[in-house]
Amino acid sequence: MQKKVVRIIGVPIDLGADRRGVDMGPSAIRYAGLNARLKRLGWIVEDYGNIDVPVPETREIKDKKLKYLEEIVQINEQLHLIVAKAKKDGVIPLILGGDHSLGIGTIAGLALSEQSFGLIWFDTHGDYNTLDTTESGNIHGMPLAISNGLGAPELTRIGGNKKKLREENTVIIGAREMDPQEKELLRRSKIKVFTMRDIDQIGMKEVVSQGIRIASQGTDGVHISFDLDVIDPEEAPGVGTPVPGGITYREAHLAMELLADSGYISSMDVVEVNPILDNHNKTAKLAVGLICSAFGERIF
Ligand code: NNH
Ligand code: MN
Ligand code: MN
Ligand code: MN
Repeated sequence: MQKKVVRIIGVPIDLGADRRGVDMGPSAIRYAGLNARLKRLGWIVEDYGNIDVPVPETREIKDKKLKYLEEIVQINEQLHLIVAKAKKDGVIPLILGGDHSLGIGTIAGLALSEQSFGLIWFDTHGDYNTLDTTESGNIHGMPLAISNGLGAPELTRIGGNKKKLREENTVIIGAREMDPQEKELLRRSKIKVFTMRDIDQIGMKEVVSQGIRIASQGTDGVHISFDLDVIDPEEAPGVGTPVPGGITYREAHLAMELLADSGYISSMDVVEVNPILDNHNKTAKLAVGLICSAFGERIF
């Protein structure tokens, strides 16, 4: 990754998840010193601010299988244009969440660019639910499926009626909790899933090396979508859906350092930071450290 311009885009959304609070993620991450630290690394930082997102208390759930669909469509319509503009301007988009439903807009925006991209999705979850497989109706459990053309048409058509993903260049790292039908659907795709067991068996270095190879093969860059819940809740308590048995602080950093070394990172989302459940902004601070590692920060 060249030392150029990074454009920070905040998406304070928590309509895609059951628990309130991830709407404060962008503030918590900025408060933890993101912009200054990126500047110290030599980046030109353009902070776009936050996009407009309604709070749930002002809206009602119309469809329990697709909660806050209209609002989430409208937010991702906005976001995808902002991401597409960033690509057009030749800057690196860095999207701060907010819940993972924003992945729909980020990927739709990237897909409008002439540059192709692979995808590495760090997550405890598969985020591969559809209208038919979801048990919660929460759209943050759906963005990967939506980007692959599966699910509610109101969402899959954002940015045009095509698959936004190259399945064979898409990788999930850190999976440890998937819904039964979601698992089936994912098995039928060409998406490569590295579970926690893979990380235990072959190590994060090997998992990320293989992931980079898959995501970068024949593409112009790699998009990183990083859900903080992939990290063990001991280290990252401030997430909406904590699940034990996650990756460690150092494994997460090593992954970002290896990705930075690869030179392939072309955009990044950092999502699901929940300051209400956090311990003195610990998770947001960790998020900033990980972003900086991905953007070239070195221990020595
Ligand atoms: N699979 C569950 C669902 O669809 C949980 C999704 N939660 C996440 N995803 N945090 O990353 O509701
Ligand atoms: Mn997720
Ligand atoms: Mn998750
Ligand atoms: Mn679940």
